[in-house]
Amino acid sequence: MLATTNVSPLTQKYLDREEQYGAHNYHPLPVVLSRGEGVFVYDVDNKRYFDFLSGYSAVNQGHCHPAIISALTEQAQKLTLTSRAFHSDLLGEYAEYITKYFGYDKVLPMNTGVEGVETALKLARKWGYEVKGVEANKAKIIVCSENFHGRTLNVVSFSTDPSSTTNFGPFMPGYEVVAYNDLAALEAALQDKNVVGFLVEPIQGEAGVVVPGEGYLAKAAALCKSARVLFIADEIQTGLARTGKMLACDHEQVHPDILILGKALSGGVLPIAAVLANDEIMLTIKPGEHGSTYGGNPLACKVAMAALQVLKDEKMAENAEARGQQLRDGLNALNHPNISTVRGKGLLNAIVINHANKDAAWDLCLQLKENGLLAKPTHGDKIRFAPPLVITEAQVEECIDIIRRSLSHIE
Ligand code: IF1
Repeated sequence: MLATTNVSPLTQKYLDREEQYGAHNYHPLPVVLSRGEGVFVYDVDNKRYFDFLSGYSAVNQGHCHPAIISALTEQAQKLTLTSRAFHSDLLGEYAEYITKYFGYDKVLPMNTGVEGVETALKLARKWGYEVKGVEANKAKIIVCSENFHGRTLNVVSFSTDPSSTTNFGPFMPGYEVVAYNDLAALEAALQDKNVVGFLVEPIQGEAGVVVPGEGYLAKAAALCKSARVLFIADEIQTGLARTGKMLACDHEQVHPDILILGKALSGGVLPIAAVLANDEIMLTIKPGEHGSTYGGNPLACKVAMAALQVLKDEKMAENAEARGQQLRDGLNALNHPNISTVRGKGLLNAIVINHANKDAAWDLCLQLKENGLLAKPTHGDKIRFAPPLVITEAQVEECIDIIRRSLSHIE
């Protein structure tokens, strides 16, 4: 078995069992969690941690938010799934709620984020052929280098990350990669009349919380509009108050042609994704041309409405804005020689570690764990700091001190 440093015998027992019987498609931090509440998670020895990953921004509302859990438990005892072969009493209510919430004609409900991305790409192609008039099978979609949009074969077809693509070929054609945050490259690619869509993360999460230049989203959206290309925003990670606005696109008043949501759409309770668009795009998909067993199930409808309502009721975007500024200011004030960059928006942040030891970011995360804060490196030297949006001012101060103390162990 994989021996891990510094874990209790009880924890090791859980690690060994998972190692034995579970696929090895992740390399998690050696911690075994059994309970979550708000900003905190607790391990099997009942040790408390600040969760600074929030389920990769799926738990924006805090772990086991009472209003979301009661929506879940109440609906779970009534009706959980009808399939779309029949109607339910909740899909219409949810569809009206979420389309008015974000300002679109219609929603296509799906489950995981990547299903939402796949749905958006199919809509863009369908619209391209049936509305824009692109020649059959010639549609092209522009994507960005260092993108992360999920792990299906179609979506990894346009990944630039070898760990997502090696030995998974052959890949889906019809995608063109341009440098992120590069308007000239985008403008050049948009000259091709077969381009039907531009898929972009308003902030690149997996790449290490890469924030594009001021005005990039607005100018990119304008270029797409003049080229009659759909601006497709993947807000699965950046959306739902995470960056200090309800959507990251709101920072630049961009209204995407297709909006993709996931993760915190359920508050971390079950997989719920949504694709929003206006009728000219959405109605290109006709009955029987797309769907999924669980898409729009009544349990998801009830949970999603509760998850969206608490974001507004508890002013989570405003708190993310204020707490994120506090966190970045506090991290910058450390002036620590091993932190080369502090970046992010709202409570989607990352630090870049510069250290001779290539494992310094991992070692720091192990030390943070010892000190009661859970975070994980992405792409080697970057550590994402993304706590639930319910974190308080005092808790941010406490976490900055935990980070300060932990850094002294990797010098
Ligand atoms: C893993 C990353 C984050 C996403 C964006 C679509 C999806 C994701 C912008 C797909 C999912 C998750 C997937 C999870 C870890 C996590 C992740 F590191 F993989 F890239 F957050 F940065 N668009 N991101 O971030 O949504 O199908 O997973 O529901 O696969 O390891 P999904």
